[in-house]
Amino acid sequence: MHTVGELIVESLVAHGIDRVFCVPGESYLALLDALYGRTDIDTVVCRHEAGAGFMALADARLTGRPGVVCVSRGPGASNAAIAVHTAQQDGVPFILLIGQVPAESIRRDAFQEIDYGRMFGGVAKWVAEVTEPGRIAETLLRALQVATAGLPGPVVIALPEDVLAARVPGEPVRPQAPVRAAPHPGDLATLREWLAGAERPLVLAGSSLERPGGREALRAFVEAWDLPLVVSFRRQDLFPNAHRLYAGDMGLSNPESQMALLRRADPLLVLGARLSDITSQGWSYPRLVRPEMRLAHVHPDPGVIGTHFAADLAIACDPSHLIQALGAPPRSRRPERHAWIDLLKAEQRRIAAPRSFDVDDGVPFESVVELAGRHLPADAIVTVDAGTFGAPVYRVMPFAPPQRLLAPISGAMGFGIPAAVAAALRHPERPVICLVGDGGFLMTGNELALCRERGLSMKVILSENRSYASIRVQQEQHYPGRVVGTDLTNPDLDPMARAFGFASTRIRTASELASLAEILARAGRDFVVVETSLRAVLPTRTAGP
Ligand SMILES: Cc1ncc(C[n+]2csc(CCOP(=O)(O)OP(=O)(O)O)c2C)c(N)n1
Repeated sequence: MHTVGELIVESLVAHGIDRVFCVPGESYLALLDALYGRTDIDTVVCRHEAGAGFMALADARLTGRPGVVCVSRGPGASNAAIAVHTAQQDGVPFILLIGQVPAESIRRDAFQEIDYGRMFGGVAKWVAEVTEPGRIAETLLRALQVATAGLPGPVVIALPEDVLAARVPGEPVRPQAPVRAAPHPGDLATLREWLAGAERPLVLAGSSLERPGGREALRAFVEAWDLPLVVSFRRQDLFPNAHRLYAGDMGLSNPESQMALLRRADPLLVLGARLSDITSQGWSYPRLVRPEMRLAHVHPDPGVIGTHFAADLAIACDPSHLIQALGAPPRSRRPERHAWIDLLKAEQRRIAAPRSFDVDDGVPFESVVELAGRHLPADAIVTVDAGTFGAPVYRVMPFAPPQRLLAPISGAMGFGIPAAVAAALRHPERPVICLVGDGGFLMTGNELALCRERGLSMKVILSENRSYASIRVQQEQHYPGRVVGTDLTNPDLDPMARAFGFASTRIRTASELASLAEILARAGRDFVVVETSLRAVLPTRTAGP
């Protein structure tokens, strides 16, 4: 006989989950107790449930296994909600375990009670509440399956405190066979024909290739078939950006000159990406609902194919399996394709070229990114928070696997620091660099406390422009000169960094930037505050009459 809490922990361990993130609560003491003294699963104690959630998401992206978070009911679950939303938008396997009020109090508006089915119903892939201890195994089985299958995402399980402590017979849940679907032979033959004969083919690669082996499979495939590619929103680390076949990314707003080129592609092979809002440029690329080119959409989840754009080939399978099944290309090549590849590459190079700025109110953050990009260690993990400082990262930082980019597809502020902490915990042997704004840092920066506790190293580069600049930029566009709600008065960040056990450096001018290369090259904890130019990102205002 095990307690339900013990069965949960044993089942997680059986699935290779070796770390959980938590903020404790009286509502899940029996689950916490099941973690006591275990050496096969690490309990990471966080300072805020949003931080715990972001850490679990970053860890899941690095391991390919579900990120697991344990939180208390009501307030704890509310704090964790941002991670549920991010898991959904980012397509990351995630399990939120919530201690719930005792089973007999459920739906009585008990202290800190929430009906999680209603709260998370529209965001999570599945929400369960275990009111019968004997049903824990089936709940876990389904939760692990739903979180990881097809398009991965968040699952929420509410666990009444008395249910967690109840003793039940039964074994922990063991991993079941992964769902595998094979492409139809006729579709494979058609796709081979298209790819071999096309003058202007294009691959759009996305998150399903983030799985182990995915990057290698993608590179071998596009090189063998001579196919240029773009990556979906914030997935620059899927493919070497300096490669002749890399044609850029689908970002917040791609330049019209590039879009004009991409519209000439035929066929478009969407490989493991969703044609979601930003990747599809607000559902304008390809054309809604009947694309201007032949469209082949390959994704493990049939639910994301054909939902906005009519596909000519709709193939529901793992893109790595499709690549394998396509096999080697035919020998004959189309010479016209080289001109197409060169055109795409020239446009990508033009977009990635660093710009110069004529500003005197601080260092343009783009210069910081450009320099950091030139000194990025070959196995670096870069985490990026949401904010305007991040824009140049996606344009000019030349990622190449095995380097990793962990940035929230959801655009959630507060992701950068917890993600970096989780990355440093997972890969203490790799350099971890976090890029964050002064707004995002003060949302979840408290999670740096773990660096001292666990002896973690990382570099934080903070853009201090004393503004929620991302919003200020848009405010200036829509309400010129009417600044409200976007200015920030900061605490003194340098002693704050030192209090967390970091060496602090302040960069005030472009001439002081050179020290950054040296900081990136050394081991240890460094916190670099860059006094960033706001004017470099604001729209230029023409003088009024
Ligand atoms: C949790 C959350 N709250 C609010 C927003 C809206 N938002 C997007 S960027 C941004 C400002 C970010 O400021 P900062 O971190 O200082 O970076 P900057 O834009 O100044 O470079 C805000 C408020 C968001 N994306 N996420």
